[in-house]
Amino acid sequence: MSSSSMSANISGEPPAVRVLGSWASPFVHRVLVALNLKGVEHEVLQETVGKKSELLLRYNPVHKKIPVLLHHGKPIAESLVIVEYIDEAWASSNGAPAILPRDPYRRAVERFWAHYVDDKFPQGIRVLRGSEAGGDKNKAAEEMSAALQHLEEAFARCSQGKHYFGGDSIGYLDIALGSHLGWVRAVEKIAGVQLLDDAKVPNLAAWADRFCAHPAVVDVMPDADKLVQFTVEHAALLKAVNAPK
Ligand SMILES: N[C@@H](CCC(=O)N[C@@H](CS)C(=O)NCC(=O)O)C(=O)O
Repeated sequence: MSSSSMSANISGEPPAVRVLGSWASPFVHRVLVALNLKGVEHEVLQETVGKKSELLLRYNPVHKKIPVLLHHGKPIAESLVIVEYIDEAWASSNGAPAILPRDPYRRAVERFWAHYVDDKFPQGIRVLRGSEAGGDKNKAAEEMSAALQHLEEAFARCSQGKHYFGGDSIGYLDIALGSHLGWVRAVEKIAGVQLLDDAKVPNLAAWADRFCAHPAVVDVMPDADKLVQFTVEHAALLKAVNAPK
């Protein structure tokens, strides 16, 4: 495990906020974008692909997956749970806008779509990148395109003509879906398919460019070519990680 730090720690104490993560993980990107939006200094402890650090096994003994957020040593797992925690724990941080909508109905709608995203995207991406044995790539591409079509319509309803699902600023659903954009672009290259098609999902395609260029996102979201290279280098390991247990 290696560490990359945003904050110099002169006291010798571990930083108040640490993330067990990996630069390539979309679920980790969610946490880093949320921390950036709130202006929270943090340290990222990079896990090694195919190995699980002692810290990860200690702090996420149930799923043994990244991300894990450590706040003053207290662990929180599951990316969407962590994003909600960050929103609440730094509710009035530096005047940053809330991540979840205040209105309970809008909050429920965004949570519905975030669950939908996690139901469709990770699986589709695994199949298209070739790390799921026996996966049908044509079917996966069709299902992801259909999901993006639904999300194009959801964008119109949620954004109400503004830049993000969250309105004027990046919100919960922007983070939930946006975190997958690096891999969506990578599997477009790997599998030779077009998913974020300007002709079919014009609003979503424009949103994707805007999201990735946002200051809270730009240094977090890996370049598609780097993810393609990661896939090539770790093909066997990725298959093993995704094999039924
Ligand atoms: N539902 C989890 C998914 C996390 C997840 O799948 N993390 C992957 C990295 S992208 C992982 O740790 N995989 C290791 C493994 O499955 O052993 C979340 O949202 O945090």
